[in-house]
Amino acid sequence: MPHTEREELTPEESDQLLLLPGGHPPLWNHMDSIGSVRLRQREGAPGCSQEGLPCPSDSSELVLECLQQFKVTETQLRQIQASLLGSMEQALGGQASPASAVQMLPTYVGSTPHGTEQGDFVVLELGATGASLRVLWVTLLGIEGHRMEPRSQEFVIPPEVMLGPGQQLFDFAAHCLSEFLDALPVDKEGLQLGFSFSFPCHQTGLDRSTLISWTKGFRCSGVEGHDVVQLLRDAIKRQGAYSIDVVAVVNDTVGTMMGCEPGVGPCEVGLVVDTGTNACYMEEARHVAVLDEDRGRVCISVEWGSFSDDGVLGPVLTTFDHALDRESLNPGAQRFEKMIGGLYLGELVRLVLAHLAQRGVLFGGCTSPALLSRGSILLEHVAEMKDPLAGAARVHAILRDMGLSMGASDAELVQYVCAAVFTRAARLCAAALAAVLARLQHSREQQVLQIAVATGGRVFERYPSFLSILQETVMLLAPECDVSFIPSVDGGGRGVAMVTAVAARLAAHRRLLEETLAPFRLDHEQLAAVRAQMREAMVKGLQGEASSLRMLPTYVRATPDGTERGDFLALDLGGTNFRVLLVRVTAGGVKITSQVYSIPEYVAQGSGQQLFDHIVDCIVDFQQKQGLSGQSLPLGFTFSFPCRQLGLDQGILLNWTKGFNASDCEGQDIVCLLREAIGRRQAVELNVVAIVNDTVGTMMSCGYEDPRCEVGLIVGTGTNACYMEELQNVAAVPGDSGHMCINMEWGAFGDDGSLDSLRTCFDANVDQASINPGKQSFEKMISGMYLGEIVRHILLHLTSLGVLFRGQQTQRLQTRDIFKTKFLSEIESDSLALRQVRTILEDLGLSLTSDDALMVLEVCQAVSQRAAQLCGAGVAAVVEKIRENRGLEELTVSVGVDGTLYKLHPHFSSLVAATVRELAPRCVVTFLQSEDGSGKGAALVTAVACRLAQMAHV
Ligand code: 0WK
Ligand code: BGC
Ligand code: BGC
Repeated sequence: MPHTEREELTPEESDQLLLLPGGHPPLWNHMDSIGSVRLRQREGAPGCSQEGLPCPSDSSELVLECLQQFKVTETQLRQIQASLLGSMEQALGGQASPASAVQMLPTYVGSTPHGTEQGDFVVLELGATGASLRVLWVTLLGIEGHRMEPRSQEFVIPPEVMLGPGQQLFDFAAHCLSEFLDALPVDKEGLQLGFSFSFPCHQTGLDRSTLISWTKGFRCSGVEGHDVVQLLRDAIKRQGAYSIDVVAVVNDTVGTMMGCEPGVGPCEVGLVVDTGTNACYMEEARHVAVLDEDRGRVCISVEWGSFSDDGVLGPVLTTFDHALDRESLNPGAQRFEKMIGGLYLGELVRLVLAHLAQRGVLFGGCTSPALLSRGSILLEHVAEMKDPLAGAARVHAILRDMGLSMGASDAELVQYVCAAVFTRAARLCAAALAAVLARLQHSREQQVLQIAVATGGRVFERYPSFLSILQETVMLLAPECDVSFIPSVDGGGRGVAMVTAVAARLAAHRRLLEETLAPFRLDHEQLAAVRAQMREAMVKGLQGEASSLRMLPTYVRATPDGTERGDFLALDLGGTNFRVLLVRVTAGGVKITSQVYSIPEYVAQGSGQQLFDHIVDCIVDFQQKQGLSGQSLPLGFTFSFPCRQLGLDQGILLNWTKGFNASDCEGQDIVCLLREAIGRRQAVELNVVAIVNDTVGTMMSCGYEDPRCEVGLIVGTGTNACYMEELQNVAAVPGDSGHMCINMEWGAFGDDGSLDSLRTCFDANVDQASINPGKQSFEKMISGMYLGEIVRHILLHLTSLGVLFRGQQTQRLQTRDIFKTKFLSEIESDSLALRQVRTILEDLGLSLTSDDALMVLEVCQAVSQRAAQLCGAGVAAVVEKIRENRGLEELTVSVGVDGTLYKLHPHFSSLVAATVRELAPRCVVTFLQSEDGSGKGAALVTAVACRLAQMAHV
């Protein structure tokens, strides 16, 4: 329940509160003396309060009232802690409420330093220390505990630069960079820079960060809402003296946390109090709604400076805080920071002293221009003046320089004001830190938390009392937390270099990844060339000239016209599954009953006799199950391998593909081999009417629904296409009217080397390891049997480069076919968060980081995209051929498609369609996914053959 009115203090509370560091007796004890002090003040000087000096009791009331305003009770501190924790968790959950407005900004720093980071880095620090920027040269040795002292230089930023156009500020920074580097014996090329930019930013990468709003005395135009890394890169380019690669941008709290000596155990909280204040900490990634991560940690910059829950802060904000805020560059913003940050403490003290002087309580009721001008009392003044030992003398010196004449007890009173402002700042900062500690307890489900907090900023460096008050208060608010405070050694410069080293490593990895995947990124020219080469190979193949496209006539001359009728058996061999089907074609449509049987590898690569006996076994099993035993139904055989057909029921196998390699089959008529196997099996009668390729079966099956379907496409284990060609163009088949369906066997496209310019070393690895090296080049860049292997070889390559899996090669990843093509479909599915990508890969025994998972995803995308684009280029060649065959301006045609890869991959089909639109803009192509597979198509071809045969006999 937020406090509205200032509640009276229990004696304990007040004693507790007013205990000044260094064991000063509580302020209370002085209250009486404060009253009595006044009596001795002077009358009527210029700048002095005209109305009479307050009476002793009034003045002490006034002083008490002022000092009391800066008292924050334990209850209030706990309320601030609770409210800040509440708004942190709201912001983490993604529903930040503007009121509370802590921002909880992910920083893309996913781990604390390994200590292995090494290299020379330039660090530019802007914003941490107010009106100055610092440039450092940091050398990381990468050896635990060994460190080289960074070289650094500080540059004062002129006020007009802090308030002027953004370009001026970044040019100033670039100028300082060159000035610093000019003094160092370093190359002008290839320098890597870490940019410590201490303002609230939305980061979208280690080197991409958009400024949300300026704080702390900065207000340059044209920067808020812009990527500050790009602004710095542009300024460095304009400067032109050095080629510096800005590889990382970090918040100063992150630099402070990362700069913490690993020896003392990684710091997981970074706390900065300098001109401004803020903290960062390592949050469980799964709790950060904006990140779709479920494992590991991510560093979050809390940006608690903007915490402004009026309910709990209202009662704590004094009239002086409101006055300071009204005069500040950003009224209403950073209210919490304005009570803690070093940029403001001096001003608060000045406002209180001016107030007390104007009320005649201090300096004999006299003010001075200096006392009335903003910013005349700085942090260091406050710290010096409040020092119990040397403070009084400093008070005299500082205030005399401000043209003020000191009354007897003024010095002590001023010290009390300084102490009250300083103490409140430390205690509020403690309440905020206690909120972060409570958050860590929640997110790690730890009751007792042991944590190391790295502290940075001149308030910590110069005024140890700040830390002791803070520590004391943290122990009060979070007694169950064992907190060790580790001062950052050099203001976070090393930490920034650490992050830069990590970023540099990741950037180098990204470059290697891009180099590796570049050959897979085909541009329009390359794809158009594939389309043209395929077109040329089609014409050569049709004319029987040497071509990697065999363009095999299939003796299917027409697509179904819907008059087909009857029951048919169909076999479907060559894809993932071997199926036996019963296809009933009636006026009402087609009814299919089917059964899947497996073809074990030893059968697919055994003897031909064994293979066909196995096929007949399955047919017999199916007939028994369907009660068809003894019936001799017309049978259509979808045989998805390259066959030179001499007729509808004659197909000479030219060569096996897709992992089949049964002996004594190549060069044989497959229908004969089937009939012989039937012959070997007693009491089985089958009437093999047609043998069709699965592309033809798929075209027919879809053509039954859509008569414009004149192309069949398979992208499954293998890939291939067929289409209705003008018979006059088919040299191998007499006749020049009508059409003939041509099985292109495009899997072999490029076997003549015409695709070598696109083949990568990974394609060569896969080809060499296949049972048919040098064959099926196009297929091996597109189809399901090979994509997983291409990805696996790329992952092995990237692991050997140290880009993936920390360079750890695993036995599993060296196992052939361990990376299934279906993994590509799963990994690339939009609904799959990166975390699930990790699950798939961990099941492969790979331990990986989220960056690894992201890179594996990109590898899969590159491989599948190339496959889809090549497939699209092939389809574009086919439909363009049909359009030109018919001399049409525009062709509308449908393509029947089947195959697991095409059907299951989340983006394959749309990429194919997009490529066809790009390469065959004058063809309107509809892709029809075949529902019943090509078995139905084989039955329809059989039905047409039977109908034609009956008509021939009539
Ligand atoms: C289903 C068809 C079959 C074809 C297969 C190709 O019915 O004829 O061979 O698609 O896809 P795969 O099973 O190889 O992925
Ligand atoms: C900024 C923070 C920064 C803090 C300490 C605040 O004003 O918003 O980003 O970490 O100052 O420098
Ligand atoms: C075969 C084709 C078949 C394709 C799709 C290729 O390996 O040679 O005949 O159409 O796979 O199954």
